[in-house]
Amino acid sequence: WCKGAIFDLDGVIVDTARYHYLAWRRLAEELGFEFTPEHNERLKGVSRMRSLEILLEVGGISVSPEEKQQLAEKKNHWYVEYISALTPDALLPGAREFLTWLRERGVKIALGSASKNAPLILDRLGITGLFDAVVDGTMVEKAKPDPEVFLKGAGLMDVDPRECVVFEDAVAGIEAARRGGMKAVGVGDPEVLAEADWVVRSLAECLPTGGASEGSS
Ligand code: B16
Ligand code: MG
Repeated sequence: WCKGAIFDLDGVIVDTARYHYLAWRRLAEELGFEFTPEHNERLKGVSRMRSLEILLEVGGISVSPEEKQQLAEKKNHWYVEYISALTPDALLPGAREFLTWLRERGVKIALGSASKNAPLILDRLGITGLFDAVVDGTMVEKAKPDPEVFLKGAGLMDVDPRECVVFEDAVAGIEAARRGGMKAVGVGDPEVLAEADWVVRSLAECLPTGGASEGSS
């Protein structure tokens, strides 16, 4: 049904949002204000610098470009510390099984993530070998909803974008897929991801068993 599948990372394959949150909250604490899980929702799928700008907006703080750079580095240092402890147990339900199922059927697989830490995360999860191509935050200039990250993924897999399906948990990612001429499967809340062609709660639902063997990863 498709020749290439492109996966977002955070929110689709692994829930790294909570580690981003821990690191951002620690930074906010240091700056003297509270950063709540609700605030954190605004950072999903958003680049590191844009996330910091949102956080500073929440705290009502303005800093010089140099300080911004330092704060972003500090947050990333903590974040990398947290994700270095990730194990394959952190994979979301059905992720490994669905990727394997696609590979067995000859479908090419790419990652299309805004995260500059994506290769490290794939490595910690033990799934690097399941990908034919990895496009991360260091390889793109324009953030989602721009389709650049997914078009690059399609290019590296050598598959026509019209024969690709994107799996995404963020509204901006669904828009990026559609702008790139690809089909989009939303992973998450159907009301939030209404623009997607289909919506599933997790990748386990994409398996023929519908996730009956879920949790047996
Ligand atoms: P990093 P995705 C995104 O991952 C996260 O959802 C977002 O919260 C984060 O700020 C962004 O990656 C950049 O991450 O600081 O590691 O470069 O959903 O695009 O896989
Ligand atoms: Mg995501």
